[in-house]
Amino acid sequence: MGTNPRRTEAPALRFSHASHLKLACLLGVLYSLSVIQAQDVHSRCGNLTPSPTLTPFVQPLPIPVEIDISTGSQLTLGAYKISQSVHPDLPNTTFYGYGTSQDTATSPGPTLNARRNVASFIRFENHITDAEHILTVDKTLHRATPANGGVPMSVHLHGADAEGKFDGHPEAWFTAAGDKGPTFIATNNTYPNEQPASLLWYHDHTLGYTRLNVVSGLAGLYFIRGGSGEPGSLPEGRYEIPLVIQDKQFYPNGSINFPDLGSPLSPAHPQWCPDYFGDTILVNGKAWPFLDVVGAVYRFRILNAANARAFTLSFSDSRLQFVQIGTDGGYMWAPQLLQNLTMAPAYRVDVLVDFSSVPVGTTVYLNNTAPAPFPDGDPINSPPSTRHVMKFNVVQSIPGLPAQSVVIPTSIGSAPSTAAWIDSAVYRNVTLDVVLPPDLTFLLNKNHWDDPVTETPKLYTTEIWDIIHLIPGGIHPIHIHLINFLVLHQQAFDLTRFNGGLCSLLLSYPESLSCYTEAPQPPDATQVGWKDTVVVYPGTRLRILMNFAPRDWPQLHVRSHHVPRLRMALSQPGPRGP
Ligand SMILES: [Cu+2]
Repeated sequence: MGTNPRRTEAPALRFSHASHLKLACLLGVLYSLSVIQAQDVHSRCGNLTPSPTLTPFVQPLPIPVEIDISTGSQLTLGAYKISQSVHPDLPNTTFYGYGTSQDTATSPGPTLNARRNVASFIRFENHITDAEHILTVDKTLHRATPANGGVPMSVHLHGADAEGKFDGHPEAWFTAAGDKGPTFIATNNTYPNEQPASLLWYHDHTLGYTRLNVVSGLAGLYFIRGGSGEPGSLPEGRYEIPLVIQDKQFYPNGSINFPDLGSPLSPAHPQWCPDYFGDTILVNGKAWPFLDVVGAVYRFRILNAANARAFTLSFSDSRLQFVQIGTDGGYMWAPQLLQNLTMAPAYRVDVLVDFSSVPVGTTVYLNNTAPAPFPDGDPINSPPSTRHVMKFNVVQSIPGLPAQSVVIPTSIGSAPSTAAWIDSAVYRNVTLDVVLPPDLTFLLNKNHWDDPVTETPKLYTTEIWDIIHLIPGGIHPIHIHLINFLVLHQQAFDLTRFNGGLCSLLLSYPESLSCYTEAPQPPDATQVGWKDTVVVYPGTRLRILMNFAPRDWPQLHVRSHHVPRLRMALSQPGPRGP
């Protein structure tokens, strides 16, 4: 048996409670009983013990430390084991966090501010010396297997247009003891930052460990700022607020409650939980924080860093709305006004909110109405505590906060002209399939993650991919590395008839033997703009368009934070065409 710190900490916690009785004899009995019970304490996927009751909105929103990497000098960023408070009524939580030293490491990690067209150079180091991960590792999964044990890490800068060798490949992991995965090349990564101004995020991406390392805290924000595409007169400084939203669950001793018993859907993997949903909502590492704001326009740069939970954000006061001005890939040429803002995992949104729409003294809650899993949901995953995210107090003034002059843009740049791209595009189909129990493995075009490369897009070409979701149940956020894409349309089909062989996806709607149940529909509000991650609904074909630029070496995978073995690798693009 591996040593699981949770099982050794649980008796200590009970000991602490019992000590109030000050009865040494009874204490001894309780302690020995609790040891016996603790060995039976397990946390089952989909049925976690609720976190201790924590009073929401009692602590101010922290802003992660910012590090300026806009000058091109090298930054060394390490992963460390840290202790951090999520809530004043909960003992400190053990996380893994990124930082420039043991003392400064945090979860989320520091926010890195890069400048467009100025390359950044980041050296990643692994200072996590634990022999065993703080969370239970399912050793039946396809995963990193360092010879000397420990906690492997591989850092992916999600959304970056960089060389493939700096992409944080799942098998490019390394440990504090010096073990390295088969595709490891270097710990010194270069990011050109030549792409449009946007919000990226860095997070762990190790094979079989991503879901564990991210929920343990290994994630942070990365801004690319500046360049010709930036509109002027947007909120900045203390009016521009990053929000990293995650759900987690906690034991009374403060440790992260992550399942050590898996899902009945995948008995071959007794400790793997395909979807982790926590009952506690963290923003920038704190449970349900609050933020004082003045009656002005604020800019929120929001990341959904949850493993599996989608968030549909809205304000408790309908006078407040979101003006979404940006997506994963940067600014939107057509900002959209939204009452509800749905974000799948890994989504980034850039929104403006005008708090002058409500009087000073107003209290506003940022709520979440998304079912989990999205969109059908099981109520067990959405207790009332998951319905609140944070609170805003609209106040008269904040000391030291300068006035600002803001223009809410109605357009930013111009829409890309896609007609010529579409005319010359190469088409591919990508199906999402699943191997049913006991294995529950997700497949792309019936291929396993580690099967040979099947798709070889060429440099300087445009491709249109039809992503066809054949798995009943929830959405799949699809993320493509190293490139941004546009959703052209989506089209629902009858999955039951398709699986029964009663219709064809090759026939157009409304032909009688076509599986499609509607004409192609324009992308919805969650799918517009330049994207690197997009939701695909079950029984839907999603059509995306992308241009392969010189630096791209793409790998398509369904976000492996909770999927252990799924990727369709694309080969390194061939030489430039005629
Ligand atoms: Cu990515």
